Amino acid sequence: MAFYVTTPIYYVNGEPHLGHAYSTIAADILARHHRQRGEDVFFLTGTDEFGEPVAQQAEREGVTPRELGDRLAPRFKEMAKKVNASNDFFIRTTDEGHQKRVQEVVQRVHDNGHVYEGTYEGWYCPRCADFKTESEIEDGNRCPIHRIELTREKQDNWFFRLSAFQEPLERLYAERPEFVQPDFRRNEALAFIRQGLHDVSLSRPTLKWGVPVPWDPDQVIYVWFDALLNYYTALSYAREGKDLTEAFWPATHILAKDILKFHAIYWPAFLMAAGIEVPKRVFIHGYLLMEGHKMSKSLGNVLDPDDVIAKFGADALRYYCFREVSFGQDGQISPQGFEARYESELANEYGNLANRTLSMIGRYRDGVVPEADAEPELAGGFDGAAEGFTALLDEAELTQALEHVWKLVRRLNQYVEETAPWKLAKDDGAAGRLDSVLYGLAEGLRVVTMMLHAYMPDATARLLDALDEESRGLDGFGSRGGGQRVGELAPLFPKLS
Ligand code: ME8
Repeated sequence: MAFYVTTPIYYVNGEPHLGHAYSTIAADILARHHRQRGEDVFFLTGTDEFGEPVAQQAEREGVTPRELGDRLAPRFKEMAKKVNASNDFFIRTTDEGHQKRVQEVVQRVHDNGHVYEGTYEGWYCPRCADFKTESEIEDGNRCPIHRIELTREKQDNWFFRLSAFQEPLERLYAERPEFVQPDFRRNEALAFIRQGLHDVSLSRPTLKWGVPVPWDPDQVIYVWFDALLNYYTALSYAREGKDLTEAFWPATHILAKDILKFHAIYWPAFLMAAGIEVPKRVFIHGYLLMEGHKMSKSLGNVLDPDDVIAKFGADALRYYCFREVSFGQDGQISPQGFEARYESELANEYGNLANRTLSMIGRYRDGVVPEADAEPELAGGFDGAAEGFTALLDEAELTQALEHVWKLVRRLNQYVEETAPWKLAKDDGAAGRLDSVLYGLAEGLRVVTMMLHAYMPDATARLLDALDEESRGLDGFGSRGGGQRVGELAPLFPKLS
């Protein structure tokens, strides 16, 4: 089984912020989870370096677009590392391998008869690099995403015959209702398609910063087509001397609702035009909001992931984002919210469960997990737990899957209270029961920790080591019997100073 997951490639027109980290972490959780399932995984992230959004920012800063990209792409690379993303490659659209492959695919779309020369006039947002249709324009002639005034643009250029793909797209949506998720986003995309699709520019005659159109090198390819193609091109050159396309294509895409139209409509149409298989799934998430507004570079209300990680650690950040905000919806985040969940859930619920369990095994059983059976009242709650968890993650239900595990964490804590092992330890006649209780706790803790591993790779690895569990594979979920010697464990989530 192969699993190929991607994040959007981020514009190098500003510093990375938590909004970018959020998509990267989401994709990473899926990548890690599928690796735990024993699948062949390829996880791609990177930077989008051509087009107006970057060229205009470079102009404002008085540098060349390439200089801007060379300064900011490493910042996005570092961000991925800091949030503990396990990406297999980092693409920059300025990579030669990317540009070459983009030209090949665009040429193919041309040769297949889906490109023509024409003139277009319309309202344009340079930050989106997008012409807006009448229904997308906000009062005051503004971009609904960036709130800046749109400019009137007229261009002679090459067009992609998007209108010809209205019916094929409707068919795709009918045949594969799971193609775009969640459903309300799918319906939004479908409504856009049914309104009637207009052809879109495939090139820019005035801009120099882009991939040259192969048959008309005075023009560059419209940044969105070059950018979307990153998902496809990366596989062809990410590993020297090896083309991974066959092994991994088609992809599962993670992105936010701002770029739904490009991914749910332009992208599958363009792939069809090139004769390439369309993506497997397109998962759309909402916005992280701060004080009621989308966290964004242009609004300036951003949380710096570096600050959050310095205070809470990458694991806590990864946990918080998907616990606090229901994945798929918009949701508020705040430093106070981080702190509250860190203390009540990570330090008190999960961290304490881990330390209590290990220390009771240490104290009452000389550090060795007893060989016993778990009591049915506890074990019953774990029946089908892994299957339920993986089924949720197959639908990118990152918040529900986490809730599913957290219920088990709470159940284990409740079980400690109910069984009061410290009382059983004082009663010689209860030695057998204490064995079962401690065994059940150790097993339960191991199972929840295996599931949480994709969310919080570092803390869970420490705990699994302390539980003498070497495997990270979800296939080893069945009961493993006792006899393991447990180790020391420093607090997983130390109290905030
Ligand atoms: O659109 N909440 O790049 P971009 C959640 N280069 N996610 C957020 C967010 C927030 N507040 N802010 C940003 C582009 N994001 C193009 C993409 S893909 C072929 C080309 C995330 O730098 C989210 O994933 O503007 C969003 O879709 C993406 O960053 C936009 O990044």
